[in-house]
Amino acid sequence: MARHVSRGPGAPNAIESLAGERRHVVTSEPFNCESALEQVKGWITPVPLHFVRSTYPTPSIDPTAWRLRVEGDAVRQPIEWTLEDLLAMPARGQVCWLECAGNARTQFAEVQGRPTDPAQLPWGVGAVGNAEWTGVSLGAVLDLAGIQPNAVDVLIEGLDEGKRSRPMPLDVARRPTTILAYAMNGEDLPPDHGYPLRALIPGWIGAASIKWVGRIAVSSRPVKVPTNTTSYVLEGPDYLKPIALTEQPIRSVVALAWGAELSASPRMVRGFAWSPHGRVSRVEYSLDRGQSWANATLLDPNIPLAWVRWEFAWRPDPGQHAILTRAVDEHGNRQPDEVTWNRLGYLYNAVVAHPVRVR
Ligand SMILES: Nc1nc2c(c(=O)[nH]1)N[C@H]1C(S)=C(S)[C@@H](COP(=O)(O)O)O[C@H]1N2
Ligand SMILES: [Mo]
Repeated sequence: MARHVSRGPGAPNAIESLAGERRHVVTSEPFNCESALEQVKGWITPVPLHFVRSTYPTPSIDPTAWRLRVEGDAVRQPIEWTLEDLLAMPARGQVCWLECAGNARTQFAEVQGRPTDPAQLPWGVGAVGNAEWTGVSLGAVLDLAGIQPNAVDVLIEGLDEGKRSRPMPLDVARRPTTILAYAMNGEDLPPDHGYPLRALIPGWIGAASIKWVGRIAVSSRPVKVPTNTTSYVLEGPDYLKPIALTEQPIRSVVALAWGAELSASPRMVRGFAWSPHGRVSRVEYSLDRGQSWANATLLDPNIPLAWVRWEFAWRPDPGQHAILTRAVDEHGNRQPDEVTWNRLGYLYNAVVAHPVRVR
């Protein structure tokens, strides 16, 4: 199989290719890679093409010994579930995009000339995917444990070595779209994506969708953990105090390798667009650095919290080109021309000039 190596816009040396690996590996241990967006032929990102973001090595979990424990000072009684117990409950399905809050981080340096914290992963534009998840409603699990009226926050904790965790307000935990998933694209969760159980908070930063879930704590007070105080916060000279991240912003991406080489023949250009607020209503593209814009065609399905595919016809001349796209959603939210710099390089959703060379 051909190896597709797309050089991310920021730190080309950090991106390498492993034999047989179809994605763009950013680090191998723990395993972190971008989606190979240019290889996604449909609406759903197949598992071998989906991005992976793990802070610690993927834990190996024995499904028979595994338990989900729900506890905390705002539940009536702690309860434990086995995987069988969860599989016996009513199932919930959800197609949603999942995007890392740091996706396109390298653009801050590339476009705005201001590098962000070098300790963070140098993501290009591929830390996003769109999968079909099956599991149980988080709200239903919480109800079985007996949520007390004083409940405020729900913390989800992983079984990886750093016990990665992230809290959310009770109303977000109770959304019908918030699930604990045991399957991805119709199969058991792959180990790298959280086997045997992961949370999904569609519309929120990927970091909230905790993998390898072992414990859920319902608290009567707002919960502060590293992932909402020292990381996954907006901070910098333009912020009076750190703001904990919740939703991902509206964005679009071109499904071509970064710096793709194309032949000078007519072709369709394709990509994906998504918003946390509802359906994407329009994707505009520009081939002249933003002087003029036209509408791309949107492909069905187009449902809230999933990405939508877009395409347009192009007759390129030989030379160096940039493809610009910007999404607009049904509530009028649109991608900005610039994003306020923040030290950790989160939520870069400005219009990107995707480089393409035509021979
Ligand atoms: N337990 C645990 N859950 C986690 C993480 C982690 O390091 N540990 N990474 C988070 C981050 S930052 C992202 S972007 C998503 C990525 O999900 P994926 O690897 O399935 O694409 O998982 C989240 N869940
Ligand atoms: Mo992330």
